[in-house]
Amino acid sequence: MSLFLGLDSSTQSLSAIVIDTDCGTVVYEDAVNFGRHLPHYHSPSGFLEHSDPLVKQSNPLMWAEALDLLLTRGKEKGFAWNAVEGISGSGQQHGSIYLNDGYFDACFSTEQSLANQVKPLLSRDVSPIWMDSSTSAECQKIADAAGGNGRVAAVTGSPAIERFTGPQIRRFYKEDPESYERTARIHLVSSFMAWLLTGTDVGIDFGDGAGMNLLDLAEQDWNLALADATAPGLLQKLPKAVASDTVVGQIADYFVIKYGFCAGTPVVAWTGDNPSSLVGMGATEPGTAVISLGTSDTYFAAMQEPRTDPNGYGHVFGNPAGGYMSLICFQNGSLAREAVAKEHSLDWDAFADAILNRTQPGNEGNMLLYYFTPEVTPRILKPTVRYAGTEAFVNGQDANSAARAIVESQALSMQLHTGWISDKPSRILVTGGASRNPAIRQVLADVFQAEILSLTVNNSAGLGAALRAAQAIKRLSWQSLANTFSQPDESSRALPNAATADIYREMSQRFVELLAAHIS
Ligand code: ADP
Ligand code: XUL
Repeated sequence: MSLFLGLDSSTQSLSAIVIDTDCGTVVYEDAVNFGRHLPHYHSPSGFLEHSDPLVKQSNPLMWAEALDLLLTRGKEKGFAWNAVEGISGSGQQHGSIYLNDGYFDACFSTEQSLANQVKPLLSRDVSPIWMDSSTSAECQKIADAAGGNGRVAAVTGSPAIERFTGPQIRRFYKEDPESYERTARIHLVSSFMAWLLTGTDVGIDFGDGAGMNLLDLAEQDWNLALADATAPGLLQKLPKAVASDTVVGQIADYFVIKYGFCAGTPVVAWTGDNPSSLVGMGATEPGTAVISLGTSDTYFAAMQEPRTDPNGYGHVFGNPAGGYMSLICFQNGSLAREAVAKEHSLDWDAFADAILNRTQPGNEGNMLLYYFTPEVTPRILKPTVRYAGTEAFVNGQDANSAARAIVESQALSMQLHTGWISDKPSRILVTGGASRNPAIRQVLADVFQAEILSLTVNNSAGLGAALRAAQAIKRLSWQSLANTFSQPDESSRALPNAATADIYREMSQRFVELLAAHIS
């Protein structure tokens, strides 16, 4: 038996998966849902309500409390945490946590919860997350100061982007310079969680660090000019930038005493949820594209050399297995599908039935602009929802067409905006909560004219974290780990219907027109 724990601190939940690399099996899985299990944080979808739709923040204490709860649940279920030989994790990308200088002397006591002990160490009580789009002015300033967005993209892999950490840090500095001054460390969600586990000053890995507009991809270190353009004294507040397979520390006594982990259990650098998912999906080599349908929808693939999106929406991140990955993110993912399902009182089975059995590809021309919240791809700051098509559809009286319209419109937008990444893939792997929906898989197969498959393990970010721990500690090869754990679920296969290719080609054109008509 050789067990490795992968954790994933995503937008809506903290999940755990334990793999046994000797037997090639998953031996434990669990998840704490922030809205359901921690309702006192008033974050039903993982973030706090705010009067400004551009502002999206979470309470970082919620993530600390979720860690205690997840490990308590394991202990109560009789899972032996002491059998775990190594740990890694992943976090929703770009979000930031601000800590005062008490951080450097922190030593967690089992007399109190983690959340209670982290609270006095925060120099800012909220964390801006990846859904925040409030930093357009800061993006402009950073780009201007650094020699233009072309330069920012050439150095970091992305132009200055609202949700990225650098612009968020600048906004904090501008709005509350005193609290910024009191900040001694700024962590990403991934490195914050790794700090909780180790109690030591852990680094930020190249995979997640690339989502900050601060990391020089070629140098694999922070870029001084960009740090200076972002906020004064920032470089001193950032942890080290480290390779993704770095052992950043050993598990803190708190977890040894409270949950029974073995003293000395190594913790490998955490990374972003998308880079981790790339590993979990077995897609660390170029050639396989992945669509993740979580809170955000993302499309990503490994790449040998960094290539940036000519339209400025896509990103280059570090591939935790070496090299780079491309990624493009769509903010209106699952929560937009949920909004349509809720409006028409459809549960997920009825939603799938509406698409598969009650409507046809092309949807009688019905289409939906579905920007319930600001969107990053394409860049839309003002929420905009427009129904276009038949009278019943436009009047909101056609639930079946509404279900198909949101999924078709999202798939068309994804196809339109991902052409720069690679040649057309013949097979695309899907993951994330909505990938278990057969209707969504079928629409993707038809729009992309590619075979769509999910894996037998659903939590690809958590799995990727467990695989990364195993690779870093036991030096198992990526290929053997993927062959064992990243197996396709044959029953999930959706094949493209060639007859729909023309329908979607024409529809894509109309989607562009719809966008142009309503979005300035
Ligand atoms: P994240 O990792 O971003 O927290 P997940 O990958 O766990 O998100 O996905 C959560 C989302 O999955 C929920 O918001 C929910 O809308 C969606 N979801 C779950 N089951 C289904 C389903 N059968 N069909 C469509 N969407 C689903
Ligand atoms: C990627 C992005 C999101 C978050 C949340 O750039 O913003 O996918 O990682 O999952």
